[in-house]
Amino acid sequence: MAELKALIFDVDGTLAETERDGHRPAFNQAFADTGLDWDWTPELYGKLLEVSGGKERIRAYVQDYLSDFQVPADFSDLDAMIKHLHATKTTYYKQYAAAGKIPLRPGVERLLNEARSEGVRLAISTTTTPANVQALLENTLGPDSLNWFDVIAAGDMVPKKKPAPDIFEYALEHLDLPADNCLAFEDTNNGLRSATPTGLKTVVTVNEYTKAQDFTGAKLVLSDLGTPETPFTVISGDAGNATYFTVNLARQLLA
Ligand code: XBP
Repeated sequence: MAELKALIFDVDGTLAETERDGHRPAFNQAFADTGLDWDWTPELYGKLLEVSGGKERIRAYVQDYLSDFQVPADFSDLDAMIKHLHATKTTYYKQYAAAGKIPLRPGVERLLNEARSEGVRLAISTTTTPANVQALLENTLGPDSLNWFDVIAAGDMVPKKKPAPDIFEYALEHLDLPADNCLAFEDTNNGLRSATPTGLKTVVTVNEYTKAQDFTGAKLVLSDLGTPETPFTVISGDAGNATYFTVNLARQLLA
């Protein structure tokens, strides 16, 4: 039985409903500020989320949906426009986080604190920009919370984003732990496909954007992490008698 030594969390959609509450509105505000009549509706955004990485998502949108798009004269080329849009969007995302508009999902804070009290290490493995991770954690868990995580693997730290395994490989390497001693938490098929090749077992907590995706290979698929007051729903896998996610359940999943 492999000993549990670390929990590795995805951010967007796993720690918080950031796509719904943060990224999508921030993208639309950046488009409006830049004089673009682009509107990423929840339905369109659900399709665009298949491409991980905000800069990559903007590029895919132009290529797949705006075949005759002309880059505004304000920008030297498409790359310059994407860089500007993404920086503007990140500023808005940080503002929304600071305004308390991006709360953590159920059970997240409890599990993080339980892991800390039990000496289980914490790490993050996310495609999002590091500044977004800092804004989310500081504004939900307090200024010291970044120090709770031994590794924050994020954004462009690796050459290939999810579903490539690079970001989880980076997290494991910097934790200096084998995958067998760790458990990953994700919300998307992209994330599951990123974690699995590294040997990590993965717990998926679905959300509105991802609940219809394929999670074959996940160790456990849940509605959310649950709380003592609001039990989770087990969609697939074996949670035993647990009604909310605990460090003990994590240990059982590694057994
Ligand atoms: C989700 C992503 C990110 C965010 C947007 O990352 O794909 O690109 O949608 O953030 P994860 P950026 O699920 O791995 O947390 O615009 O900063 O990329």
